[in-house]
Amino acid sequence: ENRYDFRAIEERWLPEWRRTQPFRAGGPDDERPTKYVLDMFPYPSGDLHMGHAEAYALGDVIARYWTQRGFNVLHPIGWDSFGLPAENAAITRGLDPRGWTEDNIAQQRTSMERYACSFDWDRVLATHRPDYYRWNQWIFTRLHERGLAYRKHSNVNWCPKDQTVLANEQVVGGLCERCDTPVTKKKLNQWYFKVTDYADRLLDDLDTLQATWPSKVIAMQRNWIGRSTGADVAFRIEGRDEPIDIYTTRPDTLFGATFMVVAVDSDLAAEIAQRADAGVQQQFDAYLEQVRGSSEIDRLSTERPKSGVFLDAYAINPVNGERLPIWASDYVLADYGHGAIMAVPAHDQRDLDFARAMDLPVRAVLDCRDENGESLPDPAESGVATTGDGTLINSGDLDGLDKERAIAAITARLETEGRGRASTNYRLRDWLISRQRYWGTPIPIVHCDACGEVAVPDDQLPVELPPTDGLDLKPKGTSPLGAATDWVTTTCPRCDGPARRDTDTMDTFVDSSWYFLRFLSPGKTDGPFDPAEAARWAPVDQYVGGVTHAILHLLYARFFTKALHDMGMVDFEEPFSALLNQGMVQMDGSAMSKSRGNLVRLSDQLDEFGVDAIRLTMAFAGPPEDDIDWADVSPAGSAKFLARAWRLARDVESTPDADAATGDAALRAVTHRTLHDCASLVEGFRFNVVVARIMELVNATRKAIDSGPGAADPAVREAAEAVAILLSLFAPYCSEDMWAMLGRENVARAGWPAVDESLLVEETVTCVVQVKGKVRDRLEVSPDISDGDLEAAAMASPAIQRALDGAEIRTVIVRAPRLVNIVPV
Ligand code: ANZ
Ligand code: ZN
Repeated sequence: ENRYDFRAIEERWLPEWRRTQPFRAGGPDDERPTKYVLDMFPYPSGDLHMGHAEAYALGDVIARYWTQRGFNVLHPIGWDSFGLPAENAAITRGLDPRGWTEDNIAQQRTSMERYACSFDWDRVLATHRPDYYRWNQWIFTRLHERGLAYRKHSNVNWCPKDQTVLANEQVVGGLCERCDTPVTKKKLNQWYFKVTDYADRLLDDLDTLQATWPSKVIAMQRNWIGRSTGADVAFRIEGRDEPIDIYTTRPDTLFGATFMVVAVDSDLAAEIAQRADAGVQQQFDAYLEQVRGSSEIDRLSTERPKSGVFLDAYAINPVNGERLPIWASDYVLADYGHGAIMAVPAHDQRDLDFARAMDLPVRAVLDCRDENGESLPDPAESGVATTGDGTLINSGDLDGLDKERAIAAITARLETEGRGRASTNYRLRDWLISRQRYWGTPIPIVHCDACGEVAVPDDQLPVELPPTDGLDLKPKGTSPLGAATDWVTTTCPRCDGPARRDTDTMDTFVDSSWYFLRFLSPGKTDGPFDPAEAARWAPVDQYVGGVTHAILHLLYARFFTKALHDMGMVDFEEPFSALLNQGMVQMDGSAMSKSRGNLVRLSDQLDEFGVDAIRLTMAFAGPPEDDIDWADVSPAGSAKFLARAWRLARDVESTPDADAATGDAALRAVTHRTLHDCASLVEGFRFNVVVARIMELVNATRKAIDSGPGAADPAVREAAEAVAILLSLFAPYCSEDMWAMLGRENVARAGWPAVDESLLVEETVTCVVQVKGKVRDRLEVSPDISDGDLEAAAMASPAIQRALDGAEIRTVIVRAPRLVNIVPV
């Protein structure tokens, strides 16, 4: 066979790999250094799609690279298999969610094998299986023991369509993350994990990830945790014994407070309204009703006019004794700070909008200036609050202080007077984990009239989901498990009396918060994972996945890791040492979807171009973080290149092995430079550049065969072997076939060839320097010189200085590394 036939090659090697399982991770006596490379595990919602194909192609480059570098690589895969799609398939099509899920898993696994993912197939797990979720329950009980899992009545995000609660993280722009329905609020008794106990550590430890996580993700995590510092200030309320606290980041503006606002849906607002006359109460009730019916998205919109009700009550400003009218409004949130604020309209835009809408006074207490030192216009006139630094005015003996000093001075004074204290607040809320749905991990709690909430003891775990028979899974606001009477009815583990099982299930983000640890000992029956294995492998050296998980999943996994650390189960505090976010695969500039009719089916692409060509295309399309537009890439071009590479091995096949050192020096220089550079390029995730460099090496080798020393030259064989090894990161089938033609076995374990440093002579290229289009000098420069460096080198040339003769320069056109054109005025 002289033609590159990807189908035949796939058929040859796939059964071979199935048999040999080349990517089983080495055991404890393997002496190679370890590397844990992890791809985010998929949701089994159908067959693999183009997005999976991109993610797994890129993760595989990394895993296969470290194997070639002599590491003992762990690269496992499993399924995040609880959740709504299985349940919805069960509801709409009457299917059993277990069967549906297992079928999809089987299909995805077959596709992953065909796609030649270098997974360790001995470690697969699926979170819907009792041998996995048993340990969710075990961890839950440990958190419960420590007060980190608790139940409380609260106003929760509610999706009216899915009929289930949502964590804050699952509300995106006021809409349900899954179905885009506007989210409302509902008061329910729900389970929480106390993430807020870890807020400072979750924030501060981001510093340790600065160099190895995308800065965007770090910024998103920071922002989500949202730590701010300021002061709690106690305001006396007329007719109320207890003063109320407000939280402010700007105690320096206290003299500018002209009214107070309490969250309309807070207990405090209801209490104050109750003290007012019937008219006010009625207005308040009507307003509250209106706010409850509106979605979060409307509430938080800055576009919407401010609304509120005056409660006919007054607070006393502690610094100057002024009476401040108290209003109730929806722009103050009940569950942030104290649910009440002092409003300083001159220096806070939301307060100013409200003041203007309600005709309340505005008083500037900071003189703020623009960059020219001019005072900014009075906010009362301009409608624009001055929120920057400035000098205090209208603030009694504090006048003249700058903002920072004033904050310190006022906070200290409030503290001595016992009317306030420095305070820190977080946007982060505790993680609401209970769901009123069937397809999830049952909460391992039994409710007993005598003993209260009792955790199910370890020897009674797992609490398995009851069968779906006879259960109505349709969302209706209470858990479908409530109808499984035999299941719900149980005995109390503490007093043996009659008791009821908790009927909520856990948010599926619980499942994915520690799965990377389960991979280390997936069969373990007496614990969630083996601490010795965790010490050997974890934390994950390289995590690969979509930026869609930048907040939720990563934050929760980080929380779990810290909690497990505090339980003495792991000796590290961050789960993922390095993170790579790949972009999305799009089509014609928009996301692919069935409804848009622009869906590209992975299986069609694989049939048409072959696995290797698709994998190579994914890597070659651009930097991994960028989105790939499938309309702009060329899998056919990739296939053609692979055929070209493959023919090198065909040509070299029958030539004898000989000492490469006696071969053509020019080709050897290209081979070794390529191997040398590609190592750091892979480690820097510049996969597209690596592919380009392999293409150059293939071209150089082809030239050496056809019009150079010929196929029998030992440097040609050396080059062909290097191509096979480099290609093994991207195109496993083609490279394995090449390797076999070259008389070897198992290219994935060939090892990275030793680079001969003496061959790495610095190449240069000639750069032409023109003045007004006329060539005035030639410079020998490095091929990867930057535009800036090249421009500087050109300007420093004596010949150019002479040609310019002191003329002023209008523009410099730089095309590194080949051309600089200087145009004088
Ligand atoms: C007075 C003030 C004057 C404020 C000023 C700002 C500027 P972060 O940074 O997000 O923590 N605030 C406090 N509790 C609130 C609540 N429950 N709902 C809505 N807003 C609330 O913001 C803290 C600032 O947001 C606080 O500082 C308070 O307004 C407001 F020139 O107090 B400030
Ligand atoms: Zn009991």
